[in-house]
Amino acid sequence: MPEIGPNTRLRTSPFYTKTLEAGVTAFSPYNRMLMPVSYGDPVAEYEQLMHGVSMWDVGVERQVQLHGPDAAKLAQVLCVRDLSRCKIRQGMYVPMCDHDGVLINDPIVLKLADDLYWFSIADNNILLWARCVAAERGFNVEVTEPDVSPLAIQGPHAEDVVASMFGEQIRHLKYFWFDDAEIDGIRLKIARSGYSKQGGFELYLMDSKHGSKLWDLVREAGKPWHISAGYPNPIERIESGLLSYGGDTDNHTNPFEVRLDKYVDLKLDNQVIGISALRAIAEKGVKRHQLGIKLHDSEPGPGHALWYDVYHNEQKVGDMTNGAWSAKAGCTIGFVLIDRQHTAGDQVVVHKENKEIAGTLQTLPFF
Ligand code: THG
Repeated sequence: MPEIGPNTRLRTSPFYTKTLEAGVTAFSPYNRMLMPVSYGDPVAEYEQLMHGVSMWDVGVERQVQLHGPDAAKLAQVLCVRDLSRCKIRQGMYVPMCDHDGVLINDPIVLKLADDLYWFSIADNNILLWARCVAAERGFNVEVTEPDVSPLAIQGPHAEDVVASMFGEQIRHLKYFWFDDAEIDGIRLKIARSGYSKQGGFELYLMDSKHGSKLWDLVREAGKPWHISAGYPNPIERIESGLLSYGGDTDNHTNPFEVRLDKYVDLKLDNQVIGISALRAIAEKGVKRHQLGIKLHDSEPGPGHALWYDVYHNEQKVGDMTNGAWSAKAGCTIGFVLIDRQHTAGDQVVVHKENKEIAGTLQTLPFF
C-alpha cells in the first residue's frame, strides 16, 4: 500500500504521538488533518463507549474564531439558527447554509464573550467562508483558526473521570455549556458535549504543546474505569441518529432533509445567509428526507464509505449514506436519503456492490 502521511497540508493533532502509542490503525482526513478512525477492534471500542469510558482525539474539530466588535453580527449571518439567546459559556448545535440553503456545516457554536465566538466545525472550510463574508459585508471582526484542539471523553463513566480531574462541581455543568479549567498548568475549556449519545465531555486544549501531557493525565485519571482510546464511533452514532456532515450529506442537501428543522429559525432577518432560500424550500416542501434503514441480512458486515443506490419497483429512489452492523438491532442499520413519498415501514432494495439486499425504512433515531 502506498503511504499517506502527515505533512504541512495534512496536519497532525497535538495528540497524534499518543494515538500512535495507543495503537491507532487507521486515520481519515478531516479539516486537512488526520483523525483516528480505528484501533483495530471496533466492537470492543463500541462496548467501551456504551458501558465504560473512552477517550478520543478529535483535534480535527477545528475552531474558527470570530473576534471583534462585529463578532456576534457575523456569527448570526453565518448561522440559520437564532443565536440571540446564546449566553456566554453556552454552546449550541447550529446548521450553516450557503445562499441556496444548502447545508455547508453543522458546528457547535461556543460563545466565549460578547465579542468572541468559536465555531467548532465539521469537515468543510469555514475559515475562508467566514473571512470572505466578513470582508464582503464590511464587518469589523478578525477570523482566525486558534491553537485549540478538543479531546473527547465519552461514555457512562466520563463524568467520573472528569470529576476526578477537575472536581465534583463539573457534574453540574449543563449540556453544551462550558467552563474554564486548568490542570498542571494546562489551560482548557471543558464542555459537556461530544459526538455520542452516551454522555461525556470535551476538553478544549488551548496550547498544542501540552497534547501529550493532557492525554497522559486523562489516561491516568481514567484508569479506575479502564479508559481506553477510541474515536467517534460509527455504530453508536448511527444507532443514536447523529448526522455526519459530508458523510450523510451531499452538495444539495438542505437542513430540512436531514432532520435539522428544529435548529432552523425561519423568522431570522434576510441578512442571514440561506434563510430566504430556506423559507422558499419550507413553503414548497422537501423532495427527499432522511430515514433509517434496517437491512434484512443476518451476517455482521463492515460499515461502508460509499453511498449505495436504494431502489423501489426497479426505480432508484434514494441513497444509503452509511451503515454499520448493530448487535443491538441484530442487523445492519444505516441512514438513507430518500424521496419523500417513502416513509417508515416501506420495503426497499439496496444495491450494495454486486448484491441486492432488501431493507425496511425506519424512523430515526433507532434507539
Ligand atoms: N464536538 C465538537 N465539535 C464538533 C463535533 C463535536 N465539530 C464537528 C461535528 N462534531 C459537528 N457535528 C455535530 C453533530 C451532532 C452533534 C454535535 C456536533 C450533537 N447532536 C445532538 C443530536 O443531534 O441529537 C444534540 C443536538 C442538540 O439537541 O442540540 O451532539 O461532537 N466540539
